[in-house]
Amino acid sequence: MFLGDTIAAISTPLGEGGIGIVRLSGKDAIQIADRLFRSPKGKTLSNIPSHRIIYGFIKDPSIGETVDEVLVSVMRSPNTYTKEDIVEINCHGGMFPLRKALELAIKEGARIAEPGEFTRRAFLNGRLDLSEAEAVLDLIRAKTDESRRIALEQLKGRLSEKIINLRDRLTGQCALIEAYIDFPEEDIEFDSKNAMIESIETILSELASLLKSYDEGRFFREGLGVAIVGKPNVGKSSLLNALLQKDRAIVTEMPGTTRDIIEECLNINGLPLRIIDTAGIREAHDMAEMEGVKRSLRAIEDADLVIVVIDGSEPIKNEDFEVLGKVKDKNTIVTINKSDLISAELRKYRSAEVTALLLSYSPRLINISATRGDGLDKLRQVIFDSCLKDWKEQREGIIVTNLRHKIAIRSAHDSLQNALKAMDTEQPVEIIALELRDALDRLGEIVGAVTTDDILNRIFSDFCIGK
Ligand SMILES: Nc1nc2c(ncn2[C@@H]2O[C@H](COP(=O)(O)OP(=O)(O)OP(=O)(O)O)[C@@H](O)[C@H]2O)c(=O)[nH]1
Ligand SMILES: [Mg+2]
Repeated sequence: MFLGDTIAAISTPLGEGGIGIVRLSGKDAIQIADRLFRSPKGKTLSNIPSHRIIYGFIKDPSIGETVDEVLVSVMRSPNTYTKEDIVEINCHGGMFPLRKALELAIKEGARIAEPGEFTRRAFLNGRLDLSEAEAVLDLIRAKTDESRRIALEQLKGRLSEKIINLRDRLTGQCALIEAYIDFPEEDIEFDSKNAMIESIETILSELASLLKSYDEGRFFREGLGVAIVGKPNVGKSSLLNALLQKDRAIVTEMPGTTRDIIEECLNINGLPLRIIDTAGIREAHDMAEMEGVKRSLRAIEDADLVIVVIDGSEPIKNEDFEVLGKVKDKNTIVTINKSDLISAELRKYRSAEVTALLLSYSPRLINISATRGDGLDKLRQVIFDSCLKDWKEQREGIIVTNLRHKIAIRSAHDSLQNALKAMDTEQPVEIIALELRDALDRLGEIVGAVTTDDILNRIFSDFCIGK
């Protein structure tokens, strides 16, 4: 990439809208825009103060034809998104005015921006560090208010601050250990060795809590995968419909109605859910059902949380226990459905023994009625709590949501553990220093203190053009 040139792109989504914006960034942005812009009062962009917006027209300079009526904002370096001069041409929001304005900017010397290049320049020019630049994309893609909040925290530098702080402390330890490399005749004193171990252990536990926050953060970003499973006819599809509050899946009184999995999105207290209704699990009667059951089992495997539905209006069957057996390693909620039909007589089938048995599969047992809506508020709360028990406390802390960051933190964590092991087994100080340096580099990758073109290309190619 060549930072000396001026880039341009349509920065608003394709399609029709009230306005659309062509954005230019680079040292010639203002001159290029000036060659296309005509103000009725004869003003030029080069002469207006920074961060002002000015009314006029975009004209094709070669033939003098007016292309669009526009408002143009001029933002001069360094107080801009990229730290370069930026011009934003607010056109009418149709593809033709926008394309034409972009085409003219290119003709006058700008280059079409690559995906994410404005943000990449913001990073290369030091306005954002790497994790902050990534947060821009998270913010654009946020699916719920909670994911927006987490992305904004990261954009404001909360994660960076933490990583920089950890790196500072690690650098201190590196300097100490490297001093011993320089003076090999000195042995590490007992006290300073203990202090070093203590300091590394503290850093390790802070890294571990960042790693833990990843799972919870991931739920907010990608959605929590929830599979509704059970034997046929227990009311799985009815439960899906009730949670979605729409008639999404076919419900009939015939067992074996749902053949394929049905996936829908739902939001509980800001937590996005990908909720999946599955075919009833039983000895299949035909090929299609067999495939359906296979898919149900796969959905169980992939799910972060499984809701097992049992028909409470009849005695619990072996088939129910077979389903429960298949989810025993999963995070599970057991729902006893059709509570509206549970008469005093039926209730006695569910003896204390059966309840205890069900509780041995999951501590979360809820009576619901999918058709009447009973127990659904409680179910929603239990879904939320079962994955985010400590969420309220965690909110105060920093949340890692990005897989790249998680991998880097995990490697730093591993290196520090190796360093401690090396200290414990009296290995040469060079080995310890190497591990500490490695941890330092891995953490540096998160904020971009240590980076390669390859990492940057991978990150910014995910962005849209114009951002
Ligand atoms: N009374 C009552 N009936 C219910 C309730 N939930 C479901 N049903 C009825 O139970 C029958 C089966 O419901 P479905 O939602 O199709 O059950 P399913 O588990 O998806 O069935 P398959 O797709 O065949 O595995 C339908 O007749 C529903 O109306 C409930 O809470 N109360
Ligand atoms: Mg169904």
